Amino acid sequence: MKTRLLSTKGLLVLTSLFLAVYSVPVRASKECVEGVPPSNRGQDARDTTPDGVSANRPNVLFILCDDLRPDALGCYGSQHVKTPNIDALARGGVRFANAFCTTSLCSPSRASILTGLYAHRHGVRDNFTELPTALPQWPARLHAQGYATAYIGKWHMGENNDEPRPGFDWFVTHKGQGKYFDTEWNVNGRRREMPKGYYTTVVTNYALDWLKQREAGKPWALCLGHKAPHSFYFPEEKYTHVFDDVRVPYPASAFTLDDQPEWIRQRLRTWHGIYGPLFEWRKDFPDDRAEAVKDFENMVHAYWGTVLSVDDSVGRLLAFLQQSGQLQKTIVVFMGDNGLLEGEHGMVDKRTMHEPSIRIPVIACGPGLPAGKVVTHQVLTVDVAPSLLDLCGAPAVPNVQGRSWKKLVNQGDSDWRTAWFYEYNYEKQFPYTPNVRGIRTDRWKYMHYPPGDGTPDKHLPELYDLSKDPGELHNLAADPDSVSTRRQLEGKLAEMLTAAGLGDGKDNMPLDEGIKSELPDQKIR
Ligand SMILES: [Ca+2]
Repeated sequence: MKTRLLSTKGLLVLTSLFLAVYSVPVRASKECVEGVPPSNRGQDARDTTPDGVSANRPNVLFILCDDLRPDALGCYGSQHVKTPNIDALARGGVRFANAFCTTSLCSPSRASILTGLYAHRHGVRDNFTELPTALPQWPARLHAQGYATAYIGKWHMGENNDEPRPGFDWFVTHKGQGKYFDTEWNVNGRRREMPKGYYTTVVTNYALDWLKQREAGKPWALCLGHKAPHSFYFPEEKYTHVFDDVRVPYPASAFTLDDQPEWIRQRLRTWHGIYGPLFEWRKDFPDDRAEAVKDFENMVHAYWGTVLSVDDSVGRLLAFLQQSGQLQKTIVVFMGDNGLLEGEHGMVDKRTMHEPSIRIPVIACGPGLPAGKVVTHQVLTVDVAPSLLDLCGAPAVPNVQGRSWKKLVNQGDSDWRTAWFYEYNYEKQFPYTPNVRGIRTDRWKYMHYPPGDGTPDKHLPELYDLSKDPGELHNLAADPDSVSTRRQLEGKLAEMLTAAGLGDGKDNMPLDEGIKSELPDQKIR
């Protein structure tokens, strides 16, 4: 396998308290970057002035990837994808080993990250809905606290709207998904332009341009929304053949579907199944021949390739913060909006509640955060907003559904959640996943598929003991020995839905019209 040229240059950073030493691999190429993650200085944002506003507020660099599987990063265990800059962030901060989205779909999840609310509360239930501007969002909250704020990159709530949204001093985005090459950008509502080049590089250029203009002494919060590694996957030329020698078989779970609900087998040959078109990596489909796994392998290689450019971007940003003396006072959060199935259970795409679909990477680093810590408690997309506001000493938003993990990561939190619920609503435009309601505890997962009209389920549910079966290979939903466990989880899920205001028939969802073989409209793929 060809790998990028990396050399591990010992880059010793002694913090004032000698708390941490980081070494960051430096790429021996034109894109050489040196990035050193902020150290933990045990400092937080509580040094307040008489007017109650923190005098020592950290900056926030928030980096959001699209459809990034944790295991496509070195620090989450990838054997093939080298991500030295992101790994350095993890070494210098907190890596959440069990982070999840509450709806595995781009727009709903992005809205949850900004608001701390589930999709049923913020109302962005599909990929075509604007985020209601009246809802409190953490960047706008920081703006009200005197922060300079910017959103640069993929926004993707409101398909055809590339105009600036409220709460940001500077807003650079594009319509819809954007393209890996030569995207047309709307720069703060002032002009549209199409800088030549690769999306990940261009969006980083825009971010650096904004960072270079910051006033000294005024804290800032920058959200950078990557397109990568969202489909359709097109790596930069230099990364196109990096993984050519890596074999990528279909996962074992693609062939253990006997005790799974029928809709999963129906999905196999569709737009979201492994025998389908694979985001155009397979031209003749469906194709379930063994040799057609080559198309799947090519798709995964391309996906990984796009991640390499994201790591370069992180390196450039960290290098700038270091050179400008801001690294020590900047909280850096790096995360994905939802997971991605890469063949598991015979699926591609996301939307379902299976582990690869809901697992996201979340790494947080900087003032108020410990260094080199791996947190295994379950954290959620809805925790981001309360956590960032907490870390920045800004007022919390009442009635959010997430929780700040500031205490959890620093001193532990015996009250931290041990269970949470998941929701996904059937989409007519993408008829490959039923309605999903489910619960995930520290040990168990139970998910079922309501038809949407209040009648009893028609699909078999799924029940997994994640402690023994993390790959979700053995569905225990019909297992006589698991009846009481299933009942308990059903009861707990009903309790949680009721507590969220979704009891007594108030959990509105679309009618499940079944799994279909039709391809989605070309314009929204
Ligand atoms: Ca996404």
